[in-house]
Amino acid sequence: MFNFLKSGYEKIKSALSKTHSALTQRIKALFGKPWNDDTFDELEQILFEADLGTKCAASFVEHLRSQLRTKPTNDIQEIIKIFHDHTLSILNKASCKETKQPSDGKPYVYLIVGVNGSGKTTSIAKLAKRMQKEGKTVLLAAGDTFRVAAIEQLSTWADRLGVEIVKSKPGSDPSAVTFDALTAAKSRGADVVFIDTAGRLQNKTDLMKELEKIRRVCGKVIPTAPHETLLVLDATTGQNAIDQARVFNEVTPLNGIILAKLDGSAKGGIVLSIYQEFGIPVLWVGTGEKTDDLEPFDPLVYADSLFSIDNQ
Ligand SMILES: Nc1nc2c(ncn2[C@@H]2O[C@H](COP(=O)(O)OP(=O)(O)O)[C@@H](O)[C@H]2O)c(=O)[nH]1
Ligand SMILES: [Mg+2]
Repeated sequence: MFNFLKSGYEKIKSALSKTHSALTQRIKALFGKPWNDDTFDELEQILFEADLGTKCAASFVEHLRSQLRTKPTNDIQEIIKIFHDHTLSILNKASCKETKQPSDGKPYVYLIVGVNGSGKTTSIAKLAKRMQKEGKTVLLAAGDTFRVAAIEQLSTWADRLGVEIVKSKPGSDPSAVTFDALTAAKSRGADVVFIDTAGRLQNKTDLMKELEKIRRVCGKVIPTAPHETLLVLDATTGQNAIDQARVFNEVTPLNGIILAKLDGSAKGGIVLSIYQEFGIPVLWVGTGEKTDDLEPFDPLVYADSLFSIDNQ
């Protein structure tokens, strides 16, 4: 089916189909024959390969062991359901980080961070389109001043979507762009601002200073801003995404994660790994390159998509 005809549920299900095969299909095969201690070692490996991470994989194995000890079964449906329910229990534990609200109603400011190529600019375009559809006026701030192409890319999206953009020359100070953008958004009565940033990880201290400065400038124009800081991670990079989350979580407070490129990934287990490691919720998932390919993350849809017998 064409991606644009699919519902959000179908898009997430199909984005996770590779991960589903890597998990449910292999677990089915593993527990479809008589099992013993080695089976659990193999299970841990399967979970690890789907990028659940060591801690999370171990927690699934332990949980399954104890469930089967108290209620032994060979019914594969029941076994898969144990995985499904454990997934939900992990995801439901992470509480959404509290977001601030603009005191006079608007604009609501999103600071978008993440390494180069993770999907920041594309995700901003997707979110901007979504908010436009809700009738909100959006303004983009080209805060990735490090690369010429980054400013051009955001400008192209702004033109296509018909939203305003505030930009400056390549190499200029991103916090100056932020100041201009927020001032413009305030005076024009825009509802939402997205600040694009450069994600240079080479030097943690520089990154921290740059993001701190942007946040400080936001606060000067709008005392409660930024209202949400979202980290964009590329789902196809697997455990590398965990390392990125660790660094960004240290350098700037994060409200949540946008997990881009879930469509190309057999490593969708990364969501569980992120929750288990940091307790930071995934709020949005990218399911393709088009502006409509972004869905709110729903734990139940996620658990259904990964662990079900009939989702082939
Ligand atoms: N398949 C797929 N590609 C994506 C998704 N999000 C971003 N991309 C692609 O990833 C590449 C890098 O994205 P970009 O937004 O420029 O990353 P940035 O450097 O963090 O701003 C581009 O080619 C995008 O089209 C997604 O959800 N799915
Ligand atoms: Mg970019």
